[in-house]
Amino acid sequence: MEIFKNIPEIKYEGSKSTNPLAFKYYDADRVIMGKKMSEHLPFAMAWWHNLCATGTDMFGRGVADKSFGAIEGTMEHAKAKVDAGFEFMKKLGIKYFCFHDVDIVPEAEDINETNRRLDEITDYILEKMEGTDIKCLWGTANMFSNPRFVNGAGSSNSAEVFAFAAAQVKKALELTVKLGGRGYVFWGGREGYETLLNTDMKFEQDNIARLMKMAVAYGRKIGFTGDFYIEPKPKEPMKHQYDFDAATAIGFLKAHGLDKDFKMNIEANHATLAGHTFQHDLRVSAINGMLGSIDANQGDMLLGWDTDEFPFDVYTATMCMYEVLKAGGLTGGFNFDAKNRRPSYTVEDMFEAFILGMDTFALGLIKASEIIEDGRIDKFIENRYSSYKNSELGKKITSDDATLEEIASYATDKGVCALPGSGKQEGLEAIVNSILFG
Ligand code: XLS
Ligand code: CA
Ligand code: CA
Repeated sequence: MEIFKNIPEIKYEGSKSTNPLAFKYYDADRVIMGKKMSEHLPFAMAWWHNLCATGTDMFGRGVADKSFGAIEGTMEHAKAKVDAGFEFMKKLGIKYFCFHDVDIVPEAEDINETNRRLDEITDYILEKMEGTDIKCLWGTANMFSNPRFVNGAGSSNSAEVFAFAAAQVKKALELTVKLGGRGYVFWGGREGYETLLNTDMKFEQDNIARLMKMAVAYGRKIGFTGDFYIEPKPKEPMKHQYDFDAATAIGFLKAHGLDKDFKMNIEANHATLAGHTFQHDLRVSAINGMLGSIDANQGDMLLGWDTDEFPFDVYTATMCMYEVLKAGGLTGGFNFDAKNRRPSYTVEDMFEAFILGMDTFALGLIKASEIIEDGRIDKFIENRYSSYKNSELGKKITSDDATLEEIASYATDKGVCALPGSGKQEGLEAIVNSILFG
């Protein structure tokens, strides 16, 4: 049974098209830098926002109808969401989905009943996957909504809560393997603190690492060959969250010997909440060999919270794709962890939001490849550090066998230091503009 009756299959019509239900830039088969757009951009649908979120906020009830013809809170509804999700992905040409355990079934009081429902629904998802090329990008456990996680999951003060978190991770890993997922995400929902007056920070962080180590050992045992991801976020819901940003999360992974099994899942809105640009957190991950996957959304710089908007900002998407191309692509994908604004509550809005997001990233890919092929920016950066390559002094410093006395004597012999050369920011920004709009 067709659910989105008035929505056709979405096709590429080119930038001059005025059809709201067509791609203007995302042309799946177009080849950019030797690869098809669809290979550069493995897009994913986030089950929670697209199939579950109805637009509730702190001041009002839901406005979007996500019942898909079934009664909410039932297994029939869970199945209707699967039907809706697969029709939605097929119509847009999206090949991946991401899920939390409790997005795909209504959670029961007893975890054993929830697990039974999870087995049933994933059998149904597997059935739907057959004969399509739709796959799971990553799975995760929701360890933040249930009241038991009020003080965190791995970081909870309660050993019993830790055990329930472990049980959820175990099950979510099994489901991810069952659905052929490329990755498994830990977003530290409530892994943080409200006040240090009641918190043993070291103990909590050690326990989070314990949970992750157990997950790695179990995942490898049951045949999970993909990457584990940490998705950094600095705050919200907790005042302070332990995985503040990429640099903090990478430091944590290295300190606990987890860096071989984990990479980063970088969300744009979380990077900006941390006071960084999206590009910054992508670069930090990439230079550490840990750029795994991306939650493709954007925040509102005028608001201090996690708005999870569909990506619209082409500058940001371009700089994201510049990082991704330079890093040689992602082992993960681009998950639209984004929701329609509350007043955009129709079915057409759901599709138009994805078209916007996919077109924004397609434009970002096209423009990033043009920046790289143009070469002026990369050449400028190379020249900027050339004193380390072209001078005896520079070579000595980077040979790593110089002493402080030797290097200092260069300065004292010379007496006065020359200026280090212009940073040319405005000139470089003008190059970017001419590539974007020229
Ligand atoms: C919430 C996070 C969450 C993760 C998965 O802010 O973005 O949705 O992506 O748990
Ligand atoms: Ca978010
Ligand atoms: Ca996210």
